[in-house]
Amino acid sequence: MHAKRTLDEYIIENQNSIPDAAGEFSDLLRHIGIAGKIINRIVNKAGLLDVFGHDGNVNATGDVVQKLDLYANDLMIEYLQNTGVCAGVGSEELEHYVGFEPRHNRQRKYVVVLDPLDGSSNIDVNISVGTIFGIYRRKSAVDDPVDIGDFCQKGEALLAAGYILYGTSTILVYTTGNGVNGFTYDSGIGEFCLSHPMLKIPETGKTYSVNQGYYAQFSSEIRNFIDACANKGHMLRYTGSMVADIHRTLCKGGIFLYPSTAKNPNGKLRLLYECKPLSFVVEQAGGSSFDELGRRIMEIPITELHQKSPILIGSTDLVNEALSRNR
Ligand code: AHM
Ligand code: MG
Repeated sequence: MHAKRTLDEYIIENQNSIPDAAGEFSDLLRHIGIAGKIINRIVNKAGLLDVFGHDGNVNATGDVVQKLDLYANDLMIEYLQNTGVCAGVGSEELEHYVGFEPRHNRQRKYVVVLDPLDGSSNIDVNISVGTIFGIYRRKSAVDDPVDIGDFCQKGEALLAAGYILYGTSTILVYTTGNGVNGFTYDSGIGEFCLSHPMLKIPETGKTYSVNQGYYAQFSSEIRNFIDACANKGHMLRYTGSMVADIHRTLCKGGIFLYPSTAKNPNGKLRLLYECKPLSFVVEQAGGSSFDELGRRIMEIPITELHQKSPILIGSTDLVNEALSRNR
């Protein structure tokens, strides 16, 4: 039996793939992994610790916040601040970004965008949830406070992006622009181990993932596409946890859609915290990601932290087919 490479080993081996990033960038990724292990532990014990359930607050975009969201948010921010190289964090749970004070011995060169616990309404019923992250090099000077321009960058400026899925097993999947790798958590040794090297999404698939409850609110083009999927006997799979639905789509092929609805013309999902990081991963695995107008998600300009966009993402054949009905 061969020893599996751990996430730490893999990060260090590949740290030269990002120009002048080396050790600092590795530290950032490693700290995201450590925070992910802690979130994993708490998510797994949610029923015992009485940490789930609503805390009565509402987040910046109006969703009910659950206690575990806040826990994951605070933990990630603390770990990222402690790296000494992260200058600030934009989080789906926060209305504004946070900036960190400079440290005398390290340069805070990067900013991180996060959805600390995506799909958190699923926690009460033991369905998978996930953490989504993206890393940008800051645009402002290293000694200045971070500003909105550091976060509102093109998706193509992402240095790395990925997710942690707390599912039947916990897996961390990420890309730095050289393919996509997945690391399954081995709780026996407390390490993420390389289990899905160079993940490739199948070019097509037989699964579509959409909240069909909004069917009547979708455009006629999207309804036609959904009808065509159903008529072909494709499988409908939708967990309400985007990370889980994207992970299945990545592994098995298919399409995930969160289109515009009459109530939410820009859909629900946030470009900065959800759509762009997951689009980077899916594109790096050979898939596609567009909005309903056929704009590549990675190229859509961001002007606000919580900007939303409809999204059609997954196997290239299916995404193209969905888009062809919109053109
Ligand atoms: P959240 O970040 O507040 O958890 O919301 C995002 C989630 C996605 O994971 C999921 O795909 C979507 O919301 C489900 O929304 P809906 O219930 O409208 O289908
Ligand atoms: Mg989310």
